[in-house]
Amino acid sequence: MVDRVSRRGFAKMAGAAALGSSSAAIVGGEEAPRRAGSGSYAFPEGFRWGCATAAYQVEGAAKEDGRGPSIWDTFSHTPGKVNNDDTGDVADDHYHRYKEDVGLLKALGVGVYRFSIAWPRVYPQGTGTPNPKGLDFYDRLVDELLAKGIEPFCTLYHWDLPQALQDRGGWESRETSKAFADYAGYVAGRLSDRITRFFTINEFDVFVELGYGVGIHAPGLKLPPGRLHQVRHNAVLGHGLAVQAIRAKGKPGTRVGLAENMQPCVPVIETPEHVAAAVRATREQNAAYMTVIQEGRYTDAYLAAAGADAPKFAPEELKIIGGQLDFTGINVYTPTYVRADDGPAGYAIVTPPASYPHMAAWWLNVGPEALYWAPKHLAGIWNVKEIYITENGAPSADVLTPAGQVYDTDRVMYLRNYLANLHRAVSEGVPVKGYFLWSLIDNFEWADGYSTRFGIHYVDFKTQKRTPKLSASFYREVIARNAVV
Ligand code: GBH
Repeated sequence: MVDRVSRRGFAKMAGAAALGSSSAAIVGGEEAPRRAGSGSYAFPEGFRWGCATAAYQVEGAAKEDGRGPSIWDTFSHTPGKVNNDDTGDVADDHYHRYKEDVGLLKALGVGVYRFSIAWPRVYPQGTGTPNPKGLDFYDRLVDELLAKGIEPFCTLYHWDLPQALQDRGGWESRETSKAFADYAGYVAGRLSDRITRFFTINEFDVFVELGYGVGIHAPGLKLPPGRLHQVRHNAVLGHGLAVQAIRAKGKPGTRVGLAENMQPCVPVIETPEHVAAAVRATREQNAAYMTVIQEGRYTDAYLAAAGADAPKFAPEELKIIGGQLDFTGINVYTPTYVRADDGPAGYAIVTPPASYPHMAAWWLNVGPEALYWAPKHLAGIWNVKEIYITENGAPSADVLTPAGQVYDTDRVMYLRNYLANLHRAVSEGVPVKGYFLWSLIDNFEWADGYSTRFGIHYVDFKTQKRTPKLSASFYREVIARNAVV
């Protein structure tokens, strides 16, 4: 029995108290390897289970310790931009309650935690002299995580651009790409003694398209095509420059990647022609971000479609953008269904019918196969050797019972089915090394405010009380057994 379950699972079954701490020891900055799981959906030895959050969504303390304003402060304080005019001023008050939240991670048994750093805490004006108190918070957080046996993974940009940089053009300006690299290098220099893995940017596709194209995210712009193409390019350039800066300033052994929600192209049926179409679609649908980063070039179809609006750049910038990564993170939520097609693209996107089931957000269609195909494409198309699922999760219409319970059976259903598909990928040898559930706690869901709850812990935003949901119990079991349960 003992060798068929993880050490942590055994410790729990045997009574963690009797055995002392049940957390895996950190050895040389790495969690001690988890044993192979048990049962038909067992994950391999050493698979990393984690949770993810982002600074503006959880921290609050918007004006404390010298933090400067970000574009999300400006946007959320503009009436009508966010549901219920919610703001991140207080959020989960994680800035003050981080020890309690690390305690929640510890109780789940996770070995890794992905958090993001608020650029405007470190550089309140975006550039210039760093604010020491800003980085002090992350020093404390990282030390607390390590003390509890949890390895921190750090995201440098999860959308909270310093407002001062937006005032000078934001991502329309290369100055922002360069400022981002300076900030990333500075943070790596300060934290890489305790953090091995850094993610440059979270979801290019969302902050660029929704922030600068559609205007429903900060900074709320609707740029014409030429300027929008330049924003896309400046964002991937900022990523490439940051990779170089992190390598230059980080301690030896520092590893760098990104966390992108590339469109997970799922063949409508698994026939060779639809699978081939999904592979083609993966490159083209993600041409502006993942593809140019992995290949160091824009696809011909992308440039042809952009025409005169194509981004302007010097050829050597493509080398910077396409610099070798140590790993690739992908946030996976909802599938893009693809079919074979006789047209020049060789594929067509299939819009799901109105009856397609979704979670408690209209956009979150339940497509568990996305968690099989997304990493499979990464490995198959670009030969990526180290993959992390940097986000996956779902909102439910959670109800807290008077007895203090939340039975989010739909979220559990969603997670169980997505994880079973991830298991399929891992079983086939796709090199997925870890999985981060979004999210540890209910938090500020951007334009949806606090009404859309993604947490596996319920948060009462009046009292800041955290309550584990059924999904937290589910995830604790998955981790303990290193298997889908
Ligand atoms: C990720 O975004 C983010 O990284 C994370 O911060 C976020 O909380 C989480 O997932 C859940 O959304 O404007 O019409 O597209 C995933 C991408 C961005 C998709 C916001 C839904 C709103 C609907 N999401 N978007 S729409």
